[in-house]
Amino acid sequence: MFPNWLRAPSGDGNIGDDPFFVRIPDPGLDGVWGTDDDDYGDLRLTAGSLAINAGDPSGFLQPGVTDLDGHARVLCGRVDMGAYEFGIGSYDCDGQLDLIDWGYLQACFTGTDAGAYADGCEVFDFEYDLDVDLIDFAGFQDAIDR
Ligand SMILES: [Ca+2]
Ligand SMILES: [Ca+2]
Ligand SMILES: [Ca+2]
Ligand SMILES: [Ca+2]
Repeated sequence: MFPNWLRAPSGDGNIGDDPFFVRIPDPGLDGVWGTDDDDYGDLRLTAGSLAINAGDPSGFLQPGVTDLDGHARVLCGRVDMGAYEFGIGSYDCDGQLDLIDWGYLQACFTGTDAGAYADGCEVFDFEYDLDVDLIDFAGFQDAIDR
């Protein structure tokens, strides 16, 4: 259940709807932040979140900027709201990792030190070092297993 204390943000650029976080932060049974039972949640987005591709594109045009997971800050065409970019590993940006994405991953493979990859292949650059190599294959495998 999306808590009311998250529903009424003020200021430009904020939204009051459920952002579909993986896990909503919770102050615990005591209802007080800053105590031992706090759960800071998991602020990564899930499929269907209206925060996906809803960020302000003007702030993230510099190359090399990442989200908190170290993935490219812009995936699937536009930056997301929040600290984590949604869609790593999913070339078709549907939030699912499957055989379709696997096919694109192989097409995007550049190998280490090969330089830039084609547009769209940044979804496979799990540690954002501007190549798609065996490390990224491992990242894709880990993401499928999650
Ligand atoms: Ca608490
Ligand atoms: Ca995005
Ligand atoms: Ca997909
Ligand atoms: Ca990489």
